[in-house]
Amino acid sequence: MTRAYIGLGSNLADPENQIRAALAELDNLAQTRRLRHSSLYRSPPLSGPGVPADQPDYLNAVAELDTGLGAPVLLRALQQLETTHQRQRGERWGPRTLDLDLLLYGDETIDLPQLTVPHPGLYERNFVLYPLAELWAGQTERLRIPGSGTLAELLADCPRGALEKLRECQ
Ligand code: A4P
Ligand code: MG
Repeated sequence: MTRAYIGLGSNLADPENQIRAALAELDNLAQTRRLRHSSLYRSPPLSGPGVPADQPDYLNAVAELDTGLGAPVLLRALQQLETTHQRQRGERWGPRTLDLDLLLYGDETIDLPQLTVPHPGLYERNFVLYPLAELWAGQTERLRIPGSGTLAELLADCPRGALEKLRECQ
């Protein structure tokens, strides 16, 4: 079994329910068990060149899994879940009903055409690092991020900014 972390995000079609349903679906994946998940967090969409403006705020959470699936197979399973949530892959960085990112897969570094692990956005995204920190409360120096030190070090460089912790997601 490999310990993996999944980032969940949604900013369309009742985001809280999208995330709640996806957490249950992650637990139902073959050879996979969901161990823990963070509270829900709200933040404005990342801004920058090429990002469509006027999107609703996002809700995000992070889930911790044990999985017997190899990383590329797990990614495909995540993409199938996105599809069942009727995500339209339209504009890059555009609004979505459900986005599932494979953040970490054990201590592996993966560089395949379709899969980069750790997820390239992990290092600087408050909506990923603070939910992870909730799961690793008091022990953020113990989570090693391959190629980049510890979660504690990443947090020290990542302001919480407008990220708002909302509530537990049951
Ligand atoms: N891919 C490569 N590595 C991975 C990985 N570790 N996990 C490839 C998941 N996918 C990975 O993803 C594009 C391609 O990334 C896939 O074909 C997969 O093979 P996508 O989900 O189809 O497209 P996307 O999500 O529109 O693009 P991208 O670059 O994945 O965007 P992000 O990084 O997921 O960002 N603001 C807030 N506040 N909260 C958010 O959750 N999310 C995004 C999307 C933007 N702004 C946000 C949030
Ligand atoms: Mg994505």
